[in-house]
Amino acid sequence: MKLYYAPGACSLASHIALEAVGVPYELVRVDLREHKTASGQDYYAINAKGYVPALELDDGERLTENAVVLQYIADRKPGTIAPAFGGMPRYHVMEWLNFIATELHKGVGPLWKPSTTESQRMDVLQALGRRLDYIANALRDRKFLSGEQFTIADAYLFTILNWRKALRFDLDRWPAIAQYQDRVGALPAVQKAMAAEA
Ligand SMILES: N[C@@H](CCC(=O)N[C@@H](CS)C(=O)NCC(=O)O)C(=O)O
Repeated sequence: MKLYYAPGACSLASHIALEAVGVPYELVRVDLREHKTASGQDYYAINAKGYVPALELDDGERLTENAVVLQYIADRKPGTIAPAFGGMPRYHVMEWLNFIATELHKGVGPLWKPSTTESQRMDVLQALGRRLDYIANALRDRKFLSGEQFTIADAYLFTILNWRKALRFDLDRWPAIAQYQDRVGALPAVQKAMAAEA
C-alpha cells in the first residue's frame, strides 16, 4: 500500500493506523501548495479532489476520505484498531469518525485561513469548545474514545488536536483531553509516524 500524505496533515491519522496494524506500506509526500508529489507528479492526477490522504492499494485502486481510509487500514487486521465490522462497537467507532471529520476537522478549517476575521475565529473557538466539552465528558471514565483500546478514532482525534499550536488554541479547560493527547502521543505507532513525518 502507498499512503499519499503531507507532514502533520490529517493524513497523519492514516499513517498512525498503518504503523499500528503493522502492514507494509510506502509513503509518498505531497506538497499541498503545489499539489505535486515529491517526484513532481501532478497530485490531481492521483486524487482529483486534491487533498490528502489517498491510499493506493497494491492493485492500483485508490481510496480517499480519512474516515474510510482509516477503516480500510484497520480491516487489514480485524479487531486490532477497530472492532469487527457489523457490530455496534464498530458503529460507535464510525460515529466518532464522522463526528471528528465533520465537527472537528472541518469545524476548525476556518482557523487555517488568513482571511478569517477575529470575530469569526471566536465563533469557531466557541463551537470547538462545545465539541471539546462533549469529548472530555466521554473521556472521564475511559482511556480512549471507545474504552480501553486505542482505535482509529483516537488516531484521527489526536491528529486534529495536534494542530492546536498552529491554530492557536489550547486544552487548558479540558485537562482530561490534554492527558489523553499525552497518552495517545506516547504510543509507539504514534511516535513512529510523527518521527517519520518530522
Ligand atoms: N474530506 C477529506 C478532507 C481531507 C483534507 O481536508 N485534507 C487536507 C489536509 S488536512 C488537504 O489535503 N488540503 C489541501 C487541499 O484541499 O488542497 C477527508 O476527510 O479526507
